[in-house]
Amino acid sequence: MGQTMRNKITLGGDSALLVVDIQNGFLPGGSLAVPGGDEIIPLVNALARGFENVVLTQDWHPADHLSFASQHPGRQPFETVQMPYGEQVLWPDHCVQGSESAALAADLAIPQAQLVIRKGWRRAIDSYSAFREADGQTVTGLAGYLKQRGIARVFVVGLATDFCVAWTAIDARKEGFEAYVIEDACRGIDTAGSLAKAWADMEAAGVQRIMAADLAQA
Ligand code: VGL
Ligand code: ZN
Repeated sequence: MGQTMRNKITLGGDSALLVVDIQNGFLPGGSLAVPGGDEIIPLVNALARGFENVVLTQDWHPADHLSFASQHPGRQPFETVQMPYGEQVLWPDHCVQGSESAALAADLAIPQAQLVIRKGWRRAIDSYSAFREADGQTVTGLAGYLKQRGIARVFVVGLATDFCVAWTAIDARKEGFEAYVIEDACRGIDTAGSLAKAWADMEAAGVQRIMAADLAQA
């Protein structure tokens, strides 16, 4: 065998797949390209076929969003600034509402997805998490939606591991869901040590780090 045997995870009707920000802006050639971001798409499509409940998220910023370095004279992308809610990384302009950058990846084939959560649409608040904006207060409504649908376990895939995937998984725990991140169905940005920090924060929050092969159906 040469491999550690691990019990497979069986999915039920109480499981939902959250597909985070698989949008052109985060793919190679996009303005905030995540290295290898395109490589996960076939696996994400295959995983989604095993879930009854699938939610997609879309980063969806106004053109003058305050997470954009272009809105802060003299600042460059990947620098940080203080916002009223805390430290904010400044990004290249990306995923502007209605733009090609904001469109879901053309190769993403999940027609059965039931909900698309658009986030980051308030100019002054970023929103990495699909549950709660960066001020830690403003909710998107996703927790209520999932609870009303009887969901108890969420599986998170997509882009980027160290920002929107991690914040979504950690907030899922705060909302009382079991949370799993499927590592090989994610890719990270990794700026200033963000990827290692994200995994440490996820572990501390009780997020389970798994691979697609750990699912019984994969
Ligand atoms: C994301 C940075 C800025 C993400 C979104 O999807 O991880 N990262 N906006
Ligand atoms: Zn963004």
